[in-house]
Amino acid sequence: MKSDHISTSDIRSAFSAAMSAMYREEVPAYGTLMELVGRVNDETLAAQPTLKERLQAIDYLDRISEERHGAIRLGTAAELAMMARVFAVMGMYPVGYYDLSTAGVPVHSTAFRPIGDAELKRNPFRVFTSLLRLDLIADEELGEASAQILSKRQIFTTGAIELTEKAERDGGLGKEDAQRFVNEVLETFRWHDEANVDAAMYHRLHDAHRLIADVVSFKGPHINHLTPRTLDIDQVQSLMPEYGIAPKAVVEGPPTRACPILLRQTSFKALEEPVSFCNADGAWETGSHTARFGEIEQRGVALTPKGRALYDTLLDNSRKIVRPAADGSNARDYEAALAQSFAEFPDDWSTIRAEGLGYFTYSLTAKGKAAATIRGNIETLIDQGLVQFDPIVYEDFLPVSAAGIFQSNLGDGAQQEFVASPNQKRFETDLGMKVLNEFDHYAGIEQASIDACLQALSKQDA
Ligand code: OOG
Ligand code: NI
Repeated sequence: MKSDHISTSDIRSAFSAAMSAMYREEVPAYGTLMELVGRVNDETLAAQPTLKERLQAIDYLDRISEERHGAIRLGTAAELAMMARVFAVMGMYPVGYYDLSTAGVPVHSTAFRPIGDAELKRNPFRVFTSLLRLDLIADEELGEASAQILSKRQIFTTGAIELTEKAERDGGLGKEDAQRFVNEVLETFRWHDEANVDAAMYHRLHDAHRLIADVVSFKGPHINHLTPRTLDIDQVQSLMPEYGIAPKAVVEGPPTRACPILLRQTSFKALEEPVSFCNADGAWETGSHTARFGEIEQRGVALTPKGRALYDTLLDNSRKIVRPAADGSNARDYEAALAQSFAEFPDDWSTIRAEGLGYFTYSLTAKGKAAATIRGNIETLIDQGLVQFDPIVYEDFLPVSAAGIFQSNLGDGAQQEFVASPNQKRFETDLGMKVLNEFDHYAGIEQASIDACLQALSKQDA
């Protein structure tokens, strides 16, 4: 990075702010959701002074209600590879591989996000990025027609491509270029109400799968939702109708707990929006398309592979008792089954840590900071009150939960079944790089904090 370059985190912040402004204008219901989230966050903080203090110490309180992620769906390998280069300019790298075929959605995905503690704290904005899998479409001829249509579109502006190349060449961008880069990249995420297929083709695609129509029929991968962070997801879910927005049937992820784990999310249902198709005779035909919605998320501790396996088992068990219906008719039963199933997951930080279920960062207590030189292992140091631990926040996504978000926005009709067919190798070939392993990331942060504690204690001569 040259001295006149601005940080990748600053570019990412500018980008997420610009995207938020654009989306609020495009989807007014999203602005209403942001208002509701802001209100509930304020009320939660007012009612819980200790929570407020903790957040003040470890987080940026003034940005608490800002967007934490968005999502796009891409059509081709070339789009995915270029998108990865664009995100890298903003310090966002692909973490995790999500196969959604089992959930009846013909895509596989990753999340582009900042890595490293400081960057995440500065601005954690992520983009859940899916690639359409035409190989899962039974109708081969339609698959080929789709590939043909997709091969003709260019989703990046010339300016976005040039500035990405410049950033790669120079190792970053200066202030003016960064601003131009943000404006140019925003164009890729913009909504286009003029389809690039005729009405007949749109309906063929739509009949094959609504998601295929969403990806193939338009000029670009419009941002399909943005997601602010809430401190009380149950409260926002229950207040949505009062604000004139229709929530999806249930909150995805773990149940309400004293010690939050992983990720809970819910959304309002996608809106029906007017679009137009240019037919073969050159005449415009109007129609509608449902794609864009708003979502909220509440995050908890990142789980170790052992904790994650327990989570997956308990979620699976609860879904064997009740599967949530899209119309919400069994929502209460589902919540009860979930709570019952998760009673097995320890709900205090000490046990979660002692059983190796979650990742934590370690730091010296006041007593630890004042202590003389000590060598010991981290467990005895905790027992002696010299070291304390805090949960590491989960920064990634959950496939079952993501599938629930997808499904709620694809209409309440019958779900389509695909055979599970994860293909991470193919995804990485298309992406042009490997996706990072989320567990390595959390384990690394945890180990670094342990090393720092041991190092500091071994050098003290108070
Ligand atoms: C992405 C759905 C997944 C999440 O929060 O799990 C997602 C999509 O609908 O394209 O954003
Ligand atoms: Ni989402």
